[in-house]
Amino acid sequence: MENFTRESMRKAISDKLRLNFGCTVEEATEANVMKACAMVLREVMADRAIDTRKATRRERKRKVHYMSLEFLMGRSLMKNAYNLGVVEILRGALEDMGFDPNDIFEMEPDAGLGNGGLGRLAACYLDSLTTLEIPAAGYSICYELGIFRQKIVDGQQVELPDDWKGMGDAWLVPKPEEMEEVHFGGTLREFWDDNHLHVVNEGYTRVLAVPCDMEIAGYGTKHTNFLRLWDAKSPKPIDMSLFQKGDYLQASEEAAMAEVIAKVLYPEDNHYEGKSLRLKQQYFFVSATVQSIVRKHIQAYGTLTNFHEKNVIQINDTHPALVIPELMRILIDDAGLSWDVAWDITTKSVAYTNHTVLAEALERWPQNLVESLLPRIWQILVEISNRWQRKVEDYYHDPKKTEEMAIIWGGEVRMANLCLAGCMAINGVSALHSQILKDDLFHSAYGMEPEKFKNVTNGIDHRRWLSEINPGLDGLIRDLTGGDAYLLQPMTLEKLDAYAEDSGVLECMGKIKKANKESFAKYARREQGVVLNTEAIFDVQVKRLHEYKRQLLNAMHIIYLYQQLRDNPNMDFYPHTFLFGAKAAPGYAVAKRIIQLINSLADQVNKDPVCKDRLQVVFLENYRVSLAEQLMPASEVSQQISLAGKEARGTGNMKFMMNGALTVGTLDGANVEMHQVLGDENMFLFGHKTEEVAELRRSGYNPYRLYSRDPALRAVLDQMNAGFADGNRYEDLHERLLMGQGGSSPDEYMLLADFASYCEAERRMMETYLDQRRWNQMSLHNIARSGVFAADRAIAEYADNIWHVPYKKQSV
Ligand code: 26Q
Repeated sequence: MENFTRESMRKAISDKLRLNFGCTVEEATEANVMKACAMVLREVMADRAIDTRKATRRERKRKVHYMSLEFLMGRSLMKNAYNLGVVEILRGALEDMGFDPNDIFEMEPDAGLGNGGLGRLAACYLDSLTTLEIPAAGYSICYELGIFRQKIVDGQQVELPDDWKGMGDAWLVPKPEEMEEVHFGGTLREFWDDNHLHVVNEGYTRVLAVPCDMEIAGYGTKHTNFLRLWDAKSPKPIDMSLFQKGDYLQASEEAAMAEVIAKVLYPEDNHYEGKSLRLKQQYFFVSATVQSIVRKHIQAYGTLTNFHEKNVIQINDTHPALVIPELMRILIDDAGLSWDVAWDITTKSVAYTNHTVLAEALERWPQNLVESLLPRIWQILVEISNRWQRKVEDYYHDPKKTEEMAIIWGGEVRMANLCLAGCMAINGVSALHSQILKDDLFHSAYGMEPEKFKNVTNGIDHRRWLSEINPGLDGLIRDLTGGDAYLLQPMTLEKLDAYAEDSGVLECMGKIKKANKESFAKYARREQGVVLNTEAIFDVQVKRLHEYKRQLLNAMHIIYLYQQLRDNPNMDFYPHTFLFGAKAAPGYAVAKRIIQLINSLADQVNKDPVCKDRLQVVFLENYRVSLAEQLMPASEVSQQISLAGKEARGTGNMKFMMNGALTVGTLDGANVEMHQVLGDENMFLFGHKTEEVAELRRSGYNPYRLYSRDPALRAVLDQMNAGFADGNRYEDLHERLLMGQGGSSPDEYMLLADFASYCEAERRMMETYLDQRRWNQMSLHNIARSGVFAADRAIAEYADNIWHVPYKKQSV
């Protein structure tokens, strides 16, 4: 079964077609074929998963449970074929069947069960966990609708539902026999029995959680893990006979709750909104997951007293933080353990990763919502909160600290503080970010329990984000570094540094990039009908739209260039194509205005004869994983221009770097660590640093002064105010920068403060581009030094420093 040839693969696919769709190869649609391919690969993975499970149990290994409200998986067919080592065989078989393999891969919708960085990180980590042979599972919700599809209509974002499951469920295996039941609301009844106080919850609303599992193949191993996605189901169809019994409302309540819980992913990224449905989602997911982990643990060990020795639960930000009181509830109410024993187990089992320092992203749930929706959990939270408060008081004797570190305060439950109290480890996602957590956001908790604080700099799945998507570069790397060693030992990429003076290699890199640009241009033309100038520098900013990420600063610089070109059409100017891609949260009005501004600017620039073949601006619709996979290999400049201190990490930056793009960026997030390995000479840094930003704020930042003193800046802002050729004016954004708006201080993210130095960095970048040899050298160094940003390294650090589990060491 396992050792496919082109012929046996063809046969396996056609067997699946006959059996599942009742059709021959000739009759099959591309959609049928895509699903049949998935079935063939799934079968291999299912067999391996069984072996993995048996071995884990036999060897009584500690398991890692990665809990995240988001897994931005993207497509799986190519990825699984890659990890199983059958890409060429599969391509060949599809060709033999008369299909274009690329058309079949393109049939698969992205599994867009995430917003951005945090969700994609979880997906990359599943790959590395499996490749490093760590017994692990991911857990999330099987959202019916993933992140919305974005259309641009008249320059504005329109959101469409992402109904991915029709085709995307090819990888999902429902496991109804492993269903769990989750309870909401109801009342508590307490009674004494056997000298113990018992609490029972009565009159609750039930929702069934049905697992849909997705097998995860590793690379170069038979080890197989899974991602468990919980679907919500009503416990019973509404029974009309209940009418008389008065149970009818209860039943409809259950049906209604089940209907909505797994309906849609919340599209807010880095922004907390206290919606009760979101809290229901979080508890539904947490409760089902903990019950399932506990059930399997008891099956294997017959006791819960060693739970923490055999399980570790990593939570992806605070979104699954209710895992702490939920595990306590099960250990106390169901297993009958004492508070102290339960607390000891819980606080040795759960670890928390923080992904943001933005105040608006920190979760604070209204106390009355938690109390009415989750009465027993609320009781446990109160107890955790009281005990934590006593600990803080005993340590600091300072009411300010008590308030700052409180879990329940002012009518709210603060999830980050709950995690500080209930987790064995807390980590940031880049060196700078982890330092900010210790110095600032969690300074007091750090003072009390410094040993809990760790850093694990994020990494990306370099097999997907380099080898799989950039075959040209992958081929060159194999030629230069001696084969495919870099796939399991990413630091091997360092060998590329030795070719910095090799003209042949440098030219080859230039050719690969050019070919990738051509192929992206074809894609963009097909998907969106735009014609890209492939002679121009591809200068790219793709990420969620957020003011702190400063897409507007990028647009301001383009306006500045455009004005220069108009004033002086004969100026020396290297052709430049600016590409943007970004979704805005549907309720984030300012972000949507920035998208509109970019489109107004694009419209005017692209029509102006002065700009012909020289300046082009394109907003790419519906930025998503599969679009990123086309774009990264074709990119030359990576814009990472967030205000220093705001971006916890940034993960797109590494994907660009690995594909040889050069970074124009601030010293924020992981740009700092990129700078450490690259030096000033291999990237274009600009802007205020974290401490300088703080200093500027302290001394009274005044953007208006900059506006009145710098004529170039003034002209740019005035153009925003006066508007573009399409008649759209952006007085609101102009005002926001100069005066502040609705309570925000003027230019909150200091675009004006960094404008001059940004323009200067872009100028340096453009000058460097004129020297193609130098450019390719820099590009080579970027690829060579990107190995440290592989997810395998990050997962090894989690395994060593937080989870204390063994993993497969890749011998050098
Ligand atoms: C919370 C409560 C209610 C509704 C939504 C949310 C919510 C959802 C998503 C809050 C935050 C997020 C996403 C955060 C995120 O993606 N953070 C990014 O994480 C990356 C991986 O560590 C970092 O690289 C980025 O710097 C960070 O912004």
